[in-house]
Amino acid sequence: MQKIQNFIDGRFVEGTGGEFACHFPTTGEVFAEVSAAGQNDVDAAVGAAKAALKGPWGQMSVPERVALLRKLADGINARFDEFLAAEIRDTGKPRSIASHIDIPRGAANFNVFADQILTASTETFEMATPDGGGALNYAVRGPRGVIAVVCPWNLPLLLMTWKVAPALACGNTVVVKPSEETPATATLLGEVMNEVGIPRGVYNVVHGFGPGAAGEFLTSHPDVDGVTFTGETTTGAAIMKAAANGLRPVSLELGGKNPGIIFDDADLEATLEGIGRACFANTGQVCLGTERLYVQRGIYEKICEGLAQKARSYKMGDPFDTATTMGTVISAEHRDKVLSFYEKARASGAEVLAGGGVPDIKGYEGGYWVEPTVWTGLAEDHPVVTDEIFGPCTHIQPFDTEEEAITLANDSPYGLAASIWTRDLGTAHRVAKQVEVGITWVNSWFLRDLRTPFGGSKASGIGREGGVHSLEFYSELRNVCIKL
Ligand code: NAD
Ligand code: 6OD
Repeated sequence: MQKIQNFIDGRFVEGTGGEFACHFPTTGEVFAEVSAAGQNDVDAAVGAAKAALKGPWGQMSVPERVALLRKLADGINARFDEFLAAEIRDTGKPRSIASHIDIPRGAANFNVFADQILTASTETFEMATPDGGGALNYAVRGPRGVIAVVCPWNLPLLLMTWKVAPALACGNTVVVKPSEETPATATLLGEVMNEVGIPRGVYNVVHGFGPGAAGEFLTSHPDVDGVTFTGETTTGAAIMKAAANGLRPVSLELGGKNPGIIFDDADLEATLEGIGRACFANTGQVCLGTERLYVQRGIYEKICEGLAQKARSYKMGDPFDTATTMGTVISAEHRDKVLSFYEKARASGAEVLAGGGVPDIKGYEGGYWVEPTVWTGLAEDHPVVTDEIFGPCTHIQPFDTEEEAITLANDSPYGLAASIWTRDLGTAHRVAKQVEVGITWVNSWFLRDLRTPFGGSKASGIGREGGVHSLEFYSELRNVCIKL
């Protein structure tokens, strides 16, 4: 049985918080025991991170840090297959996804924020002074200090390094709390940190659950100077409360119930390809995924038919097999949650265009499978249409006018992402300007330029990361005013 330990002050250590099991979602089998961090382990990790700020790390120049960030990217790539196997084992996601998205982006995040910090500037202002002289203001960028990084399970390495890379680029130290479902790649990254010469204490990992456990110990720790979180909206609210003690800043990337809007003039084939991914990629476990689809009446039947066909086209099975295109969901608990929505849809008389149940995957009967599913016919206030399901499913509703589509799209407490499908640039601009979300894609989905602002509106988050926006969260700007 594999053992997964905490990584504190450059060493792999047992925690005092007991052990918990890690399941391979494809079979349900336990493949690892994870050593959970207790309060004293979290204290040790935060203490190590605080001390490291005063050690060699704190003395490094930006080019020296940048060189280390690039080595981290190379270090991940050098052990690509190990990261890949660890991510597949933890999540059950197919190799075709993890090898194209999770692991390459895990490495790329370090290179992107190395570039970003190298080219980052600060403002200077010359001013006139009352005595007829002048003064010069310039801002100096420094780290915030110890950053707590709390992560979800859907894109574990990608989403963790998306926060760790800019935090390190700005000279901070970090304590990471990966999801209890996916502890492996954050731990493996500890080995790479040591291999490339990141000073001890700069990167720490504590394992365990959230409330009353490692997550809460970390986010309420008085020596943590900032908290960055990706996960559910209700968890984000709890973390914000914890961070309010001591007035620590938070960056929150939270849940969504993202609309897709398809107009009559959309390119049918390209739209079906893109919206198919938006609904089903990663077994629907992408915060940016489309669970509400609004389709103009002229193209409605074709989209219903085409998307149902897409849903039926996935090959489910062994995630290590290159032919597999869809895996399980993350856990038995999450499968039950997704299936409870399938049941609610059925009970309310939804028309099921595809899926709606549990597939029979020979040889993998213990896995957490659910069928990719497409419904129509539910009211807009039905839980299937209002609540984040985080499964491979979507509900399609027809619309007639642009105004109606915008009203439907905005009728949600969430505001993370939207996609608009049209050949008309005017329509695209008008609608993009009015949908109340942080990220809108036109004729595409999850097309990422990591320099762009990323984050949610309304209940989908607080703050923006990406490019200079990440640097803003992870650095403290200090103004110096020199009387000349
Ligand atoms: P989650 O909120 O249940 O857990 C996320 C992390 O928070 C885990 O590490 C968990 O242990 C920890 N945690 C839970 N309660 C805590 C507490 N009280 N204090 C401190 N830590 C705590 O989320 P999840 O189920 O892992 O991930 C799925 C959710 O994440 C979905 O809602 C999805 O939309 C969201 N998500 C959002 C984005 C984004 O960029 N906006 C990206 C990915 C996932
Ligand atoms: O691409 C990213 O940087 C990012 N944060 C993606 C989030 C995906 C949510 O599941």
